[in-house]
Amino acid sequence: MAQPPIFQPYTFGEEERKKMDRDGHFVLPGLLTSEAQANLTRSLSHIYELSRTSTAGHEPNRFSAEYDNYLESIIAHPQMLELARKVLGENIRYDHCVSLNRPGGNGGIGWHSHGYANDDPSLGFVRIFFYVNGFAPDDGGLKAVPGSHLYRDARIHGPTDEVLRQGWIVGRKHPETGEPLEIEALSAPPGTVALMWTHAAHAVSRRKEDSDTRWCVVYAYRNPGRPSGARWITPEFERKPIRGAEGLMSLY
Ligand SMILES: O=C(O)CCC(=O)C(=O)O
Ligand SMILES: [Fe+2]
Repeated sequence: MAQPPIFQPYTFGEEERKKMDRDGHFVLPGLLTSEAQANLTRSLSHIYELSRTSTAGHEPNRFSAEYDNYLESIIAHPQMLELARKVLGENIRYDHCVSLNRPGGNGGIGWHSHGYANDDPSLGFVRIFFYVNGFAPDDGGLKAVPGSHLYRDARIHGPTDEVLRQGWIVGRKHPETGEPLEIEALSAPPGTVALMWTHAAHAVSRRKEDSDTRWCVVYAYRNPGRPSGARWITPEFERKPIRGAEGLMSLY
């Protein structure tokens, strides 16, 4: 039986791809179907409960798809692979599925970037975030610095916006437009999917004390060719037959 759709109709063509390559991220507001939102909320609540008694080395939040059938079924969902290939081209591998649930009072995370093939721009690594119940900029909100990904610097670091503005950003311009680099605070209505090149500088604002839990999961895909530090897949999971995932799970 075919899997039900997870995405509403959307456009990600030449123009959108160019914007993603220029900015380092691309937001698809409200893309998830209401059925997918309901299923994801159930699955992410499940992972959240499991994480309370986490297993060191095989944490449910870091190996989320290995702990939940629905999350597993998204890895090779035809719409997910279609989207990943619109960004990365045909030759892709699955890399990881991590839940990023942030309850009220969660401190967010400071500025950082991630690495992959830092010296080879032909090898892409994209994170596909599902912000199931969305976020406001000042409430568990994702922030980014458009153009920062083009430096392919895996070691960007800054605890606050001010430190980033007075640190890594200083003396750097957008390599393509020549514009000064600036922090952009994103907004996400429920069901939003955000794509981000892995080298982009990003951070997350604190979740307000009286806010509900922000339900979020990220799926990462990449072009094979290099070892991947964030490839959180157990050998058993790599061997597990998952419909549609043939050829996606190996490192190379
Ligand atoms: O929680 C988020 O929205 C993003 C967290 C993050 O930095 C990441 O997954 O790389
Ligand atoms: Fe991150």
